[in-house]
Amino acid sequence: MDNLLYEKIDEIGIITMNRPKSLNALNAATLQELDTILSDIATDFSTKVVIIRGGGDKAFVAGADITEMQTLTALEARSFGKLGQKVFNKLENLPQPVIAAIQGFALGGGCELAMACDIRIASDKAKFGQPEVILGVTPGFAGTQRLSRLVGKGIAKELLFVGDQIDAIEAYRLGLVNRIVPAESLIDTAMAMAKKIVSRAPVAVQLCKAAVNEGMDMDLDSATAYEAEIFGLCFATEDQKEGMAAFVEKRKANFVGK
Ligand code: CO8
Repeated sequence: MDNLLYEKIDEIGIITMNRPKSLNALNAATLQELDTILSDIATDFSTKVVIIRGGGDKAFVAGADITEMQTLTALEARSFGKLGQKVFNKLENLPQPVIAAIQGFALGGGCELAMACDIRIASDKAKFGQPEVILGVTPGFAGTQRLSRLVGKGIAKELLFVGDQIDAIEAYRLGLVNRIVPAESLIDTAMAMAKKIVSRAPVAVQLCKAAVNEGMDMDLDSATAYEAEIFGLCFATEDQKEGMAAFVEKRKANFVGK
């Protein structure tokens, strides 16, 4: 792939957005490559957790590629927006948990990419924002929707209307990121969290993700009923038997992901 790198360390998949000269800006080719790699990961049962990061040290992703967007017609822009939305939906609904390790600019499409991940860990140098109105456009990769759901309508509207960048501390205060770490320990922190998740029962972890994602769009009665179904489903797994037996026998569980 020309625009991103994929490597696997044990059961952790690491996607590196790799256009550092353009601060990893998302062009159509990068989105297509991300789509392809996500399809592969979704069916790779040996990958238990995914980390997404930006190549270079300046940016996670500084947005959609402005040079590529500059001359788009309205129909082309709509289709580019739909491509980004499709890929980010696929990311959000990937069976495995996804951690965004954000080391610099996460602007526009970069902030939208981070928001489609399950967990966001920011370096203390990270900057966030939806600066689209400065360019004469709205967010187009579902930023208006995911931002409102993450930080609430009022704060989202301020960030969208004003378009300013915010630093990692403000992003943490608003609930946009889960934690802030020194830049030099960003990837180690993401890896440590990923390893801990890998050590848990994989089916249960994936069902937790599905329960939150599906349940958030349901009314509470339907969502709790859905949770009861998947809780029951856990008892059809070997891992439930192993996890509970290990507790009773006072030993560490050895999960097989079945
Ligand atoms: N697209 C293309 N190239 C970019 C982008 C981008 N988003 N961001 C940075 N670059 C390029 C610069 O042009 C520059 O290239 P070159 O060296 O060839 O001149 C290189 O990356 C380095 O950037 P700077 O020299 O500008 O670095 P600075 O440290 O001075 O500034 C900033 C860093 C503040 C991040 C600055 O580059 C910037 O403001 N970038 C644009 C940020 C932005 O506006 N992002 C939002 C884009 S719009 C968007 O994401 C909408 C998503 C939905 C699209 C839906 C389509 C329908």
